[in-house]
Amino acid sequence: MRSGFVAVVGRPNVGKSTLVNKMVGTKVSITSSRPNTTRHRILGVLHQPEAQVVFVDTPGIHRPRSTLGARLNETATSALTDVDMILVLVDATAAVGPGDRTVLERSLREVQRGDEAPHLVVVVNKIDKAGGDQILERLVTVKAALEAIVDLPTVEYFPVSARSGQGVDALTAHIVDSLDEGPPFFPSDVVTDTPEALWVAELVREQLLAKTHDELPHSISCRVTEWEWPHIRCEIIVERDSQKGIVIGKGGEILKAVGIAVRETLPEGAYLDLHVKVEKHWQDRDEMLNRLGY
Ligand SMILES: Nc1nc2c(ncn2[C@@H]2O[C@H](COP(=O)(O)OP(=O)(O)OP(=O)(O)O)[C@@H](O)[C@H]2O)c(=O)[nH]1
Ligand SMILES: [Mg+2]
Repeated sequence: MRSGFVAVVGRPNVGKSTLVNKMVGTKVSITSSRPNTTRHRILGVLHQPEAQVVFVDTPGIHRPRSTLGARLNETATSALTDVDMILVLVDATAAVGPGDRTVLERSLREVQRGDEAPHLVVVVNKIDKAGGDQILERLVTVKAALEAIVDLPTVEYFPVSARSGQGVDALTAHIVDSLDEGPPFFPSDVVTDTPEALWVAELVREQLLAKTHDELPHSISCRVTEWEWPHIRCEIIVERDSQKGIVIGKGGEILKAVGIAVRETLPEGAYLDLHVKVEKHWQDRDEMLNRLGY
């Protein structure tokens, strides 16, 4: 039996959560086209007959504009410690930029630690949307960026599409092959350790991200405040009064559509009660961030 922890890091929106979901084979982390979708350390467990891989999905590392942003970065970088492998994702459809270099540098700091240093794997994602020359350019740039810092003989490079699955099996096989012998960390029926209430709040936020626009995604936070099956009460927190109306929608249409979509993914009979609440500047208030679990 082989087992180990694999941290998945990268800039916001490069497809970390999509890739983790694909590799685990179950949706364990919400995704969206908006940056900073993931706000927690999310575990996803891949079970194979002879191996168990615990993937650690992380918030995108970025230049923070709020206390929340700083906390997300802290969550992501702290996930790099005590893992057996670090997957650094870059986006094949965008040039390798300063944001990617920061992620590479932070990952390298862990890789250079010595004895128990994790393996480093660079994953170029979204190859379904990029030309061969673009993919090659990203690979060459990342390799040069790494070599400018340190000469590492053991970095591996994988071009994949987390969305279509292209290249993902080869990546998974490489991860499994690189792990040491060890016992499983989780029972065979466990794919994540996210508490049910947090998961429902995440599903609500995912639907809101898909159905609202502009600056709103950053301003939204969700939390379940009551759970007495089948009755679930979920609070949607926004920053300004004007945002409340947007979330509710004309005649309540957005909230209604969100409720319907989330209920579809829950066991039969769930009753989901959604409430919108304004908490001014919650992203910069420590006590609010603590209460919201960031
Ligand atoms: N075309 C294409 N789109 C992808 C692929 N992987 C992810 N995406 C899209 O990229 C967007 C971001 O995906 P996420 O998985 O949420 O990205 P993330 O890196 O987890 O983002 P944060 O949590 O915000 O840091 C979504 O719209 C995905 O559908 C891919 O392989 N190909
Ligand atoms: Mg994510």
